[in-house]
Amino acid sequence: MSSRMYKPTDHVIKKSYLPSIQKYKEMYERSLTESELFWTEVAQEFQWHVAPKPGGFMKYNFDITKGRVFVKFMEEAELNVCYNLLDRNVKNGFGDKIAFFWEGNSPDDYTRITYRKLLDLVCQFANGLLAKGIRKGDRVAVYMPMILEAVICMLACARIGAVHTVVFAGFSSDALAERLSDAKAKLLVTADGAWRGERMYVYKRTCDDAIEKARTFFKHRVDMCMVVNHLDRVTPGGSLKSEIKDLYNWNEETDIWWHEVLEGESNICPPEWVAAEDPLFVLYTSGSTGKPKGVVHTTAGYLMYAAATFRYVFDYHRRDVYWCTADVGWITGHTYVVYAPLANAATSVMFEGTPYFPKVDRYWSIINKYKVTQFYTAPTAIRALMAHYNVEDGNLTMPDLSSLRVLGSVGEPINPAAWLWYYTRIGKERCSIVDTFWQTETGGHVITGLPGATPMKPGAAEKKHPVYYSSMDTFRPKQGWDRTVMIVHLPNKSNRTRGFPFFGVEPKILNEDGVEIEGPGEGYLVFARPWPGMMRTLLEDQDRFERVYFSKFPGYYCTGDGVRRDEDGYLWITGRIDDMLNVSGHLMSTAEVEGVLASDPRVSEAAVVPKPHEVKGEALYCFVVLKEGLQFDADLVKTLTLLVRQKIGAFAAPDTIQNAPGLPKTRSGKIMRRILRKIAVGDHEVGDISTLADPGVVEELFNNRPAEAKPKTG
Ligand code: 6R9
Repeated sequence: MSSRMYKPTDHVIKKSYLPSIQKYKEMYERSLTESELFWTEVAQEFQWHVAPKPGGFMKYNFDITKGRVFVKFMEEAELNVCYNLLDRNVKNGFGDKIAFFWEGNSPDDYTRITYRKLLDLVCQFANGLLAKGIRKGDRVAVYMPMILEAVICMLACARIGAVHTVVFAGFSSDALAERLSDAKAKLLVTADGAWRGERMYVYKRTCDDAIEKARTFFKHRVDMCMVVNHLDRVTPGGSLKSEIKDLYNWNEETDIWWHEVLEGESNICPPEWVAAEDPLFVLYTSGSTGKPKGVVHTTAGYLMYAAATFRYVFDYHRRDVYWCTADVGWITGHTYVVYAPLANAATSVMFEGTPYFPKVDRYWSIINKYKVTQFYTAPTAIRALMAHYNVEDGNLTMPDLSSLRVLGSVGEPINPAAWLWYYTRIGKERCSIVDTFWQTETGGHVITGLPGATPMKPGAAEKKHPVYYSSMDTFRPKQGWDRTVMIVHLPNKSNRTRGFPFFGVEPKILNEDGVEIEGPGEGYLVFARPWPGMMRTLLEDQDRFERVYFSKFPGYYCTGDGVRRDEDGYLWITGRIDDMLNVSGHLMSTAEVEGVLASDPRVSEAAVVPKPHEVKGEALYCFVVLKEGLQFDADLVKTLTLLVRQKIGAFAAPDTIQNAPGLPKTRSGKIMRRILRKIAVGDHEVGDISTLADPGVVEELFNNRPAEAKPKTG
């Protein structure tokens, strides 16, 4: 199949703010040439304590050869984000509108919250924070499941000018301790635990460990831990093995229940007006040297950008019900579960559970239950779910999904097979798919489709690649499925995002020498000017901020991703060009995992490469060199796997750990990961290896591949 174009259907166009590509192009031009006017129109919808002053909204320097890099937007303005998300909407008559439908892990647990009620609870909790001594600029760490208190806590911080740093609740206590210390968090807000599917996670226990580790290893003391009593109010997903209260410790001096924080607090809390460039939150993301980077987002620019992208990219209208499946611990959860929908007075679904519980149709039944109009998820979820529905004789039927209009994808490239399945089976060939490329650092979508305007391309070259049968065993999410299903295997190259720049964003493609590639071509994706929602710095590490993003090509923000521009001007993201992996949409650095493996006293060296995976997109393939005379065995593999789970989190667990007698290195000692990637997939066409210090090691590594990593036959 050639790269067929799919045009937006009337179903989408008739509601769209941008019903044609011409309209997009006009607005895009204007966003660059009359940038200030463009953002003034967005700003007019919001309530300012001190309004932005015309004349130089955006001040910046992207060129490290000319001085420090900085970005300032609407610098002298003052506002409060929480006031704009809640009070403003209540004043505009949306007090009784539902802000969130909350759907628990068990279908029996659900609730809803209006804008007015959300405002009341946020004010009460904000007053509780003030009563406990939290003030403007203080850092509050959040380690929570997908419950409304996570949103309430983030907004309460914004209300009083405190800076939240949410840590994904899949991270281990070591990872949490490092982030608590780096952010100098005074307070940690968590829940006792939560059920995800049939498993219970005891977050309070992880928090206890993390607080202890922060104290002993990093000499950082967290003053207080606030705990939502969540487990007692929900239906268990499985059987409880012990009394809930026996699962974690309680320290009378530092621990306090969430409901006790609220007790006696008023539901009126005047907002703290903050400067446009005051920090709103810090969110950690993986860095290629291992140590996580504390990405700092500020107030006015982030809010304007989140609000505008949400409106146009999801084409949100007043009666729509929007659902983003991302966890609040990631940037997608920040921008497109919390800030952007509320800025648009939207009604959203917030879901605590997993796509497979109690049955594999959970996502579709939630869409049906709430009549969801916009659905935003990750390719890894689509691939995992499509496997269940591709069964020829399948008795799995979809509920009615006709409420849907826009389908979003985020986190990694969506391969054409998954795109087509999403388009036909979920969207019934009448919804638009928006493939949104962006990063923790960009704050919001930067390269994306627009539902009514941009024709869609699911990718080219499907025909060249084999379609074969594979056992569900390799990727089944839970017990009970023994069917054989059809998986379409596609090589990396075709896994590409396609899209256009969002308003205010000016992408360029540069070659290795920093020369711009105009017209069709492939190279580094960079941005030539800032947009309001981009990060401002790395927490207490401006040097690293400049080194990582601005030193390779002075004058440009460098994304670390590759891009190709096709004949029609579509941009196709080709994936990371640095040493990063993307497992199920979770970005992590090879160096981070290598560091953990090498921390085992038996390991002398480790190298980690991504290996394509049917569901996760990429999986971790680890090469481990042992110290002289030591034995490589199954026990070691087990210990190392456990170590990665402990130090980073379960989502980072390696799929393969291979014994390596040595690593393919250049004479200058640089590991040639290109070759390791070939070995990981069993591809003997390794290309030129003449620059290797010891070319013989390549053959040895092929011979050492563990049995399960050998190519599948039949
Ligand atoms: C939002 C988010 C960022 C990295 C990014 C890129 C990859 C994200 C993508 C995509 C292809 C898409 N990525 N969206 N690649 N198509 N639609 O995921 O942020 O966790 O910081 O990851 O994810 O490689 O550089 P983050």
